[in-house]
Amino acid sequence: MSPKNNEIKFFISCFCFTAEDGLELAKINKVRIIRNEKREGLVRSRVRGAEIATADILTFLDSHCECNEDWLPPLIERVVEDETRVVCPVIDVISMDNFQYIGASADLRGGFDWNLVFKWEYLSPQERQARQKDPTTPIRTPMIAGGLFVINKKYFEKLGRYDMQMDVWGGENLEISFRVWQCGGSLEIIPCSRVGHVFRKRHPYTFPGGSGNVFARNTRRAAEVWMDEYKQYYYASVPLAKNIPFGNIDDRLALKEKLHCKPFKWYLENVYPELIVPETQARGSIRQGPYCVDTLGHLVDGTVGLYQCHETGGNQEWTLTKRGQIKHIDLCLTLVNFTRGSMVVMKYCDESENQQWVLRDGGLLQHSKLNVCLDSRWVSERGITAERCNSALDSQQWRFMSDLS
Ligand SMILES: [Mn+2]
Repeated sequence: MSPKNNEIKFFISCFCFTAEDGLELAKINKVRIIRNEKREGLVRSRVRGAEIATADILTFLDSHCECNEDWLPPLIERVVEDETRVVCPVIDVISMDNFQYIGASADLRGGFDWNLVFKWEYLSPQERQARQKDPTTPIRTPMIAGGLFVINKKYFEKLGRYDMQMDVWGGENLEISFRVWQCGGSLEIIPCSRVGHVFRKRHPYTFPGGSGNVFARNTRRAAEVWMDEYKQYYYASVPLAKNIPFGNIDDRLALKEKLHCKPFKWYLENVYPELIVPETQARGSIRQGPYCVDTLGHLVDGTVGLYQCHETGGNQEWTLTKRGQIKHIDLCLTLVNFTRGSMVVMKYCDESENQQWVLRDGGLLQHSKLNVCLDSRWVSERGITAERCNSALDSQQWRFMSDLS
């Protein structure tokens, strides 16, 4: 799909201009100003602009940008070649104090930690070396900064534009980045294109409800839709986010399904393997009906039993680690002998196989190598034991309830 008659239409998201500024700008040839009747925030404003734009390719730019020479063709070229590419220029820095233009390094890409805040990060030494051979090669980036990018208009629409329930600012770049990658596209920084951007120390406008809350709500919507079980690491990193209502996400989940988007695990393995998944998998309680696995105050070498769930952690708090351990503080549930009907006791956690369990989809907590599962049938006499796995037995049905979700 090629742009008609070289006619590229831009949408500049000028969401902090006054009406008077708009009238001034409208005097410029080819500039069309669309003003919202009420404050909508950048997401709904951009979607509105995109709907009105008539060209095949959309370019979003923040209002505080200055385009460098020949910045556009390298971006357009990549999108014309493959409409599933979403591309950004290298973002140079315009000083907020004196508007000085400062070239940025092209050895950067966009990333994030589990707090889901965008950050620039250096390419690996190998990638930097490869770039020295050919400095024009596009840089694949896990995340885009959000303010400046080019996308095929039909692809933008097919991919679900934006989450229209996100307010004001923040989190939308995270959401579109996950969505593009997980739903079959890619994100690139094109080093041959440079655009300056004023990086501000703070927002020049106010947020209804407080900036922290708006950012957390938007981020939470992105995490809830796109991150599957990995959202728990976000909540572990930003515990306050758990208390922020995020509204209804049904239509976004339906979109994810309709587009056959890949799980977040795929994104982590293929797009962002540098993001380390924390060792702790999940913390919470292990339930069987109204009862929870409980240390009953026993210590090392002691058995564990069941007790009415009390939702206050303590003796009922367990961590399922990445290595498969079921851990209470520094003690792990341990199979004493590799036989059926074996006692299960708490021992200091080590690397051994007899501390490795897998929570199966059907609710079985199975030893990682043997066909034995945690079972409560002897709980009043011998505590929880390990028996031959049988998913039909109620005594082997467990539910892990994370207190992070
Ligand atoms: Mn900006």
